[in-house]
Amino acid sequence: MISLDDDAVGAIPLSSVSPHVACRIYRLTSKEQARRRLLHIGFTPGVKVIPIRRSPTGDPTAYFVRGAVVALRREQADEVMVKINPPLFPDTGLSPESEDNTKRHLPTDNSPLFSYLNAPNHLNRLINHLQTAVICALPIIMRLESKPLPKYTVALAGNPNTGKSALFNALTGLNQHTGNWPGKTVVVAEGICLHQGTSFRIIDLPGTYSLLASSKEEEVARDFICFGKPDVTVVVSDATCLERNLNLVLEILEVTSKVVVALNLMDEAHRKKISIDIQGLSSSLGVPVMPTVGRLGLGLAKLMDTVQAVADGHIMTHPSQLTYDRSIEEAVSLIGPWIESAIRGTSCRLPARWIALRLLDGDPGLTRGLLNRLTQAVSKGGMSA
Ligand SMILES: Nc1nc2c(ncn2[C@@H]2O[C@H](COP(=O)(O)OP(=O)(O)OP(=O)(O)O)[C@@H](O)[C@H]2O)c(=O)[nH]1
Ligand SMILES: [Mg+2]
Repeated sequence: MISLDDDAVGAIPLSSVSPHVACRIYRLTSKEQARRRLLHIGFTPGVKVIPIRRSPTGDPTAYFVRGAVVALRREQADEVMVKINPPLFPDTGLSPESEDNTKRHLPTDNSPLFSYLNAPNHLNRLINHLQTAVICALPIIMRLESKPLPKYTVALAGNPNTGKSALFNALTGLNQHTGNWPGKTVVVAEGICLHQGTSFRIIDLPGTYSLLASSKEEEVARDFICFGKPDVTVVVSDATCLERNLNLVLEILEVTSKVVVALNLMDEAHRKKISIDIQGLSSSLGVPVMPTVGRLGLGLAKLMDTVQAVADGHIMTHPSQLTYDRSIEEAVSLIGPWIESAIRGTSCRLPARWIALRLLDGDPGLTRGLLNRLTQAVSKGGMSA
């Protein structure tokens, strides 16, 4: 039976414990359902817990508890009071602080190792560190051995604050990491979502209002949508201000037909009594529109079913295209066929019409990127765009 101290001195919230520091649960401060949930997943007083790592967004955190890895949100971990560096063998009453107890169980020897181990706390600390190292390596080893390679790459694009990262976290859980995009200082998170036996690489792009990028973050998002060859682009849109969000949707529909619109914040739209004709919107845009509530993880299974169907080619999309002023359309019809023949036979997936429109726009950043890729493609006989 594990004996716990009677006083709460030294008890701190689990959320404040750094990764890899072992601690033992002292008590739960949550009530009713929240408390029952913590108890059900093994967070009971006396049990040893080791935070393994935080998600790149800082929340949730993975904990190793009772032989399993469990993710807790910060507000849940706030309600678990723990004590750091507890007795390693509480059942025996041995405490790392007790020099006498430690010595009683160690052979006496004059070798440096034995004198090191014989010193107060050292043996317990050493074992604790070894345990923690093995436990921390487990998820990595398991991932290397068991995860199928991602079949499809899915970009989460959208205006700022539309819930891309909330959807990303709900889809990938703790299977995620962040990294700098090649040549950029912008941090982009990517993760793996396993859905119906298929592995998807999900990219959480920075928010952008338009493909005519005006910041480094927007450039990263634009370059990935245009040149990153995602198999499907999910445009996460705010259901409470759809009109503003549709500008980016229409721009992306010009670049790729493999698009699914995630109509997020549907709970907020409902609260504000905004009703949306989802079927009508989908018909007008020519791509599937799926309602979601990213914060609660609602609608994700159907969203991923649809993403998979679009990627597999089981859903054929017919993206609506904007018609521009006559002078622009005339210019496009002049240079369009020339571009068409230049990219024929290459791996270029970009529509000639879109390339023509961008060249006419003359947006310096985008034109430079586009021309670089076109030049490489033509000189190599293949296209990287
Ligand atoms: N009510 C509600 N809130 C949501 C939903 N999805 C996300 N949020 C909240 O909206 C805010 C912004 O969410 P994020 O996921 O950070 O948005 P984002 O699109 O990644 O933002 P950027 O990366 O800055 O472009 C957060 O407070 C979320 O908790 C949803 O479906 N409903
Ligand atoms: Mg985000």
